[in-house]
Amino acid sequence: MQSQLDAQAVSILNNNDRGGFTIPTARLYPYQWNWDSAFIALGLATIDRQRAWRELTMLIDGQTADGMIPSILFRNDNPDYFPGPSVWQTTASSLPTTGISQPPVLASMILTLVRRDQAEGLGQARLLFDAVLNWHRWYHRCRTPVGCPVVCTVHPWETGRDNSPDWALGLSSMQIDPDIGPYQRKDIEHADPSQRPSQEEYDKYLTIVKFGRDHNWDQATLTNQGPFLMADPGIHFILLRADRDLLELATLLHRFDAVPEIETWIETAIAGTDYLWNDRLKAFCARDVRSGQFANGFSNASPLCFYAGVGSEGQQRQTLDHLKRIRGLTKFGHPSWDPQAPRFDSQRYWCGPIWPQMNYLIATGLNEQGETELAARLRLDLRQLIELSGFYECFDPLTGSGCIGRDFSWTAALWLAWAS
Ligand code: 9YW
Repeated sequence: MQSQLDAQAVSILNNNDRGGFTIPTARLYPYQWNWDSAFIALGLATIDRQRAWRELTMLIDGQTADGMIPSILFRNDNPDYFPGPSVWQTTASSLPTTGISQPPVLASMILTLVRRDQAEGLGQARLLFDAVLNWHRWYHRCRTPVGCPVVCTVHPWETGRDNSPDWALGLSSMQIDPDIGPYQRKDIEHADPSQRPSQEEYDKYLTIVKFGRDHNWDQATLTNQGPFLMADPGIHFILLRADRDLLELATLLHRFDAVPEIETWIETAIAGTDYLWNDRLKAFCARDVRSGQFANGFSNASPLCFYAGVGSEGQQRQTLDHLKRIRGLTKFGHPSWDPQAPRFDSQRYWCGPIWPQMNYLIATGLNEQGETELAARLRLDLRQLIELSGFYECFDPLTGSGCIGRDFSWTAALWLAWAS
């Protein structure tokens, strides 16, 4: 039987529909976002499978000539959002887009949809396969800096974990470009400024955008010479998992031509994983590529080693110890930043709040590794958070109150597909 919350989730997805694609939330995020759409498709598939596939097809419409699927597709110029298309000034796609990508969860969400409905799913997946393969190629080719064993990121926004304390090292070694010019943030008009990134962080985000624009969004230049270069356990683990899932799709679709290339990516990523192991903290952490220094906190990307199915027995055990320790410090799990680490802030975006989509990925990995009790608690926590506070973008792990965007699409989608 459909509960009131089920009905509310469906109506949020309907209200955020903009004609075949779904915005994350009205006003604050009025465009199509990359990884949001992949999670949203999981929820849509519980209501209308055709609409779920349409969401993904429309995401691929933004793919650039060299294979990148950008973080945002600007189908119009909406005054509610900054920085919009006139700031990014990209030309590599048929649509105006950002010049950076986002965590590549798409292949994994496609495989999840196919597993739920092979008869129809395989036909749809066949139509998307080459686009996703090209996107993974782009990640491996354009985001692996010369001499670095893992894929990296050039902008905190690309990681999807915008103002995580993970990025402090990379940002602290950057100078703000004095020519970024005056600009007006929109995010702090729609959301409480105390929950959003600081002004200095924003100036640095825009400094990186200006560098990309000044170099015509040449992605190799942005990676190797750009102002910011960090390795992210989030992107590394998500891409490794997505490569494994793409390999399974290749087999299901009889695309054996792609198998050797994908297998090489997987082997290289497994071999490179220790690069992200911070032995002082005993956890997988972000790392500044140029200085070699590690970020010093356990984030919600750290436990994604389970999702990627990687890490030695000792590394996995120590990761579990952190998860259990942190679970004892919060009312709800798992927060985006360790409450015992500097810069924890229970309501400031990626410095503490619980993010539904991250917990879905963490729990998926834990379940697969046999940590079913911990996984079940994460799911139950999300259910309780939504029951308590509603369909927010993220939640305070200490009180359960909702933070930032309301009527949020991925929260509604994950309610339908997972938490309810
Ligand atoms: C921004 C849409 C996006 C998410 C990101 C999250 C936030 C804001 O909202 O980014 O301006 O890009 O950090 O992960 O995809 O929900």
